[in-house]
Amino acid sequence: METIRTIYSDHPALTTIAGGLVVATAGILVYRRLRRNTTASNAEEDYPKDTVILHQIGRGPFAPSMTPFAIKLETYLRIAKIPYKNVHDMKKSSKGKYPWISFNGHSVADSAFCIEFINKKRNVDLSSWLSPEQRAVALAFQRLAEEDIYWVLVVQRWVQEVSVEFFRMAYSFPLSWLFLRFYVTPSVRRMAFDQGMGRHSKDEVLHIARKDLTALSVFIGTKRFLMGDQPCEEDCAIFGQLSQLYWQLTGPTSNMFKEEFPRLVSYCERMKDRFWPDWVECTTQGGTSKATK
Ligand SMILES: N[C@@H](CCC(=O)N[C@@H](CS)C(=O)NCC(=O)O)C(=O)O
Repeated sequence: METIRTIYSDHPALTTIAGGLVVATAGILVYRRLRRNTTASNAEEDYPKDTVILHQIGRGPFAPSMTPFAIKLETYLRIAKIPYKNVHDMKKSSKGKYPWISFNGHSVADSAFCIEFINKKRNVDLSSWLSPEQRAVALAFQRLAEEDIYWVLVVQRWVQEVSVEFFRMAYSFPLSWLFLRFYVTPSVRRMAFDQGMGRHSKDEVLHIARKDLTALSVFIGTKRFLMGDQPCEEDCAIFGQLSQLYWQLTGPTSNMFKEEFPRLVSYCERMKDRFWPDWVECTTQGGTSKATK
């Protein structure tokens, strides 16, 4: 104690900064621990029977979610006409991600496994009208959207084109810029680097996005949906990703999407009109929905 007092009287500013850093670090560690504890494993399951409970973060500013996987899952529930209820919270799945579902007390993590689970429970198959070969193609395009375009989105939104303003609007966290600067950006940057997309320059990411979107646009062509005149299961995933580029991303890829890919823009509008008549009400800027807290 005596030593600290001596250091403080010799270097008051330095000691105050160091003390502040220690307190801030402790705060972040406590916060992270609390977040880790708030996962599906201790979720209360006091929900209506035979109703899918869709756990997702709050609504987004211009689309119903900031996460494409929540839009995918909710679109699927709507197309398949499954009774569901949204629970907007920050609880992560047992795999540490959003969104996830619970059904009659049983929790399922990962949007793809959620859909498989509901398909089995409710005997649903939105792609049953496709041949095995068509199904293979549809799955390949889903992977293109979720495993490549998704990372373009992540890198542009959280690494290359970070907008504190947008973040403030999207997430009503107190001190959101601090949270963005010291927690979200570094952790997403690390994830994107490990995945690989985060290692590319801005021009290279845009180049990758252009190739992916061209492939998707050429394949959809004049069809109404991915595989024909009716939507299949994979449309949900593709719409989830494209909805972010079109409505909820700022910067080069979003501009390119709107300027160079009119067919994909029409596709997004078509999916929205058909399955989301309440789209605006499900956004925080257009409707009364609550943002993520
Ligand atoms: N494969 C997962 C991906 C879900 C995912 O990546 N969710 C992101 C939000 S877009 C997430 O939870 N990120 C938080 C984190 O990784 O800590 C799915 O289909 O559900």
